[in-house]
Amino acid sequence: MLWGLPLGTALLLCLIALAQSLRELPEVTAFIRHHPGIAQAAPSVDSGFPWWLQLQHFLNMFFMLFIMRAGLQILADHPRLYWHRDCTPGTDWFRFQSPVPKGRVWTAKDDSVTLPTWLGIPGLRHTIGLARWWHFSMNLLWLLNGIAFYALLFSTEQWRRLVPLTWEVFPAALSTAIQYASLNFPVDHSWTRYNGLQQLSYFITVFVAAPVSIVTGLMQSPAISNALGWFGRVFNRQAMRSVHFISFAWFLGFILAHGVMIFVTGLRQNTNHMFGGVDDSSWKGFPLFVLAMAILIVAWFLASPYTLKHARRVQRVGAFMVGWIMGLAEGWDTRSQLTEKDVSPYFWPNGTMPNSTEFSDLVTDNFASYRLRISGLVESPRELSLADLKAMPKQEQITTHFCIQGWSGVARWGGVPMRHILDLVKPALKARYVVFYSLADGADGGRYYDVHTIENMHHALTILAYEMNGGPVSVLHGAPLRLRCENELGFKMVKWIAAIEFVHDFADLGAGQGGYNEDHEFYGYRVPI
Ligand SMILES: Nc1nc2c(c(=O)[nH]1)N[C@H]1C(S)=C(S)[C@@H](COP(=O)(O)O)O[C@H]1N2
Ligand SMILES: [Mo]
Repeated sequence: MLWGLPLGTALLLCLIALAQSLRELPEVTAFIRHHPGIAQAAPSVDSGFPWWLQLQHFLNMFFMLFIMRAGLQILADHPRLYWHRDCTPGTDWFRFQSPVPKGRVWTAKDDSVTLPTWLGIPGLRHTIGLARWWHFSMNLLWLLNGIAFYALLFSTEQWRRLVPLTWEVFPAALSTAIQYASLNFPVDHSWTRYNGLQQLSYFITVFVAAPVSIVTGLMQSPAISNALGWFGRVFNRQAMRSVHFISFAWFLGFILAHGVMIFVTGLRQNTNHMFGGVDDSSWKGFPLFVLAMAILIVAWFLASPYTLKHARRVQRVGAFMVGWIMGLAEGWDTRSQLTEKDVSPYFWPNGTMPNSTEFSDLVTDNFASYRLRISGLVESPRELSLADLKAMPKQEQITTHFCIQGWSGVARWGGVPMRHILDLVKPALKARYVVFYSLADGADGGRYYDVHTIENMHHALTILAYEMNGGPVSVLHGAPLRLRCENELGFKMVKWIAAIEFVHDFADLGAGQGGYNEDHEFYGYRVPI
């Protein structure tokens, strides 16, 4: 990426030289005379730039600042992109991390890279929990702003600025591109009509890149991808993550180019249009532009320190803003079953391995003395051996695992559906939540645990898995028993399960957020997205 700077500069200089020599050719001169820049048939908009358009332009810029920085932070948590649905090391088409080391356990968490706090929100390493609250909350506001923008565009004549209505836009765009590149700019009439290049790039940004970002963002979610059936399988999470990134790259390139053009094509006129709503030679827009930039810069430098200082508050506000949407998606039906040939050749391991004599003793006797303790608000508490569990009805499912960090993997899981466990122990009426305690500690010490709603335990694909891909679950992947609940992100699926407890409330467990990662990493409690 650093090489990109000198290479990009060199390329830009060559482009200028090329465009200037092109303009000396009589054919090109004739072409530009014939297509001066604005498509002749393009309609003219006479209502200028109304106040709502100026406001929405600013809000868009403001929300995008957070969305893009937090998005980069999310990417940094699994800094690799793939086209295929597997995340096999070496098959990434883009990464900003070294190749996956061989000959040792390298978890997805080991793979996360550090971002400076001025760049990512909130910066540092493995801060995806907080980044997601920013990303999703701002997405919601950006989406509402976008819906209002579309509505206002099409209920006024303003849409005519952005939507090309004639094929002439293409030669016009080519002509403007050559003129800009040769540093001899086309005449500007943006108050009433955009030139071909402006129109095409604005159109792509507003009507292609924005919807593509929204759709590809949503399709990375387990519940949404699963609910979409074959569509979610073809347009799998990794392909969607890659397109999401490309669309981010478009926005980034657009913002840089747009920002430069504002300065070099007449700062006073441009800011008068978009910040002052006037087309004259006054200074009305410029101070407002400076004010807008000042707000942006202050927000830029406050976002990360604020988030790191008030992490729990960011988690709470985020949950207030978008948590209810997550809750809605949790119960959706899963039409995600894959086939044996879809099983991933490589399945990233994740989390903190158990490190106790209790556990190594269990491994030594091949889990013969393992007992799953089920207690709490139930009529018949139980202690079940692996043999007891295997004697219960078995369910197999081939599904995609969606880790919050961004990787995914397909495996065949076999085990006891939780609904049968519920039938066995008979939860009391007061029981609302189910706590899964691990035999392992979490990364910062203290026992790993996670809480689910009872409804989630009735989901058709919620099982206690003792098999993975036809054999017993390995120690790396959660032996002897791990939870699978396919509509949630991976961290909700506790590995190395020690005990299950039915409770009325989880406020007094850990930091009261509903799980180890919810407590320590500020993740959401219900996370089907
Ligand atoms: N006990 C325990 N369970 C855990 C974790 C952990 O750290 N400890 N990590 C979770 C996360 S973040 C993921 S993505 C999955 C990973 O499962 P895998 O190692 O089989 O890929 O396990 C989940 N269960
Ligand atoms: Mo994860």
